[in-house]
Amino acid sequence: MRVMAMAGVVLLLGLGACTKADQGAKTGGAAATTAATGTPPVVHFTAADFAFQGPDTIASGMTTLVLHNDGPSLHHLMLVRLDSGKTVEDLKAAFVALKGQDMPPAWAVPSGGVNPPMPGSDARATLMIEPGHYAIVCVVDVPDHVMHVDKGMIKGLTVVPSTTASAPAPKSDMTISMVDFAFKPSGPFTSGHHVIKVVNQGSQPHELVMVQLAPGKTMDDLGKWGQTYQGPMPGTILGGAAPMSPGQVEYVPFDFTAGDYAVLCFVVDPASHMPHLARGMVLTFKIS
Ligand SMILES: [Cu+2]
Repeated sequence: MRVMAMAGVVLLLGLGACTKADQGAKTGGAAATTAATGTPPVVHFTAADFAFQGPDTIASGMTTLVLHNDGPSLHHLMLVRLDSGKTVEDLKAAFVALKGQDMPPAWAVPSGGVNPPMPGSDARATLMIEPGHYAIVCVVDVPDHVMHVDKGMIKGLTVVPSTTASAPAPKSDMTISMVDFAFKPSGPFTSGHHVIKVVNQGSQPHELVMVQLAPGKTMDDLGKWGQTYQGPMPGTILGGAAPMSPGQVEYVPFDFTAGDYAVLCFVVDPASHMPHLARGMVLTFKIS
């Protein structure tokens, strides 16, 4: 990926079955406003080649976004707040003009979201969403190095003030702080289910892309695949947090099994025009 998001990558795991709360929120905005305390309302979006399906309006507050990838390509859901009266069309034009070589203008505020699940799977992230006008965008550029937003993969989303108190943040058992340019985990990674609190403590937007490398594959293999997108990706993408502004927080669940993992940030550094991972924003770890 280019501008703010990932390089295309891989396979991933589906996260969990639909709960009752999920079912209630499937209709989108109106249902989401009824949740008061307890668990954050769940809002579902589906990505396909090359469009999003989901609500046009949701309520503000702590919200779990679930992205189902109908494929066949990789897709993510990047939430971008549109300030200064700018429109979805303005943002699309800005992305097309940037060609992935720079960050969007200041009126387009990265506001988190869900990084890619593998085709056929879901990924999710929980975050505080403030009222405002947003676009949901996919800037993945697999398989032909053309960003999906250029193919029309952008949709408006209005966030209206909630009529009820926000649900509390989910419980997390680990924190990953993102700085310019590194991921700093609060402790060792272990197998099993975890909810990771992802915090942007940097001065630039950052994202978290979680990849499980295929057995016997290395970061080198992943890098080579990223240049051409030829053949199967040497790993699986497990979702993550889409580009977040400084100070923003997201809660992302992962189920770790034995293997080699990489945590990556593809946001473009405006000074060098290089993705953050090329400036060292890569963390690798092993689960045995
Ligand atoms: Cu970064």
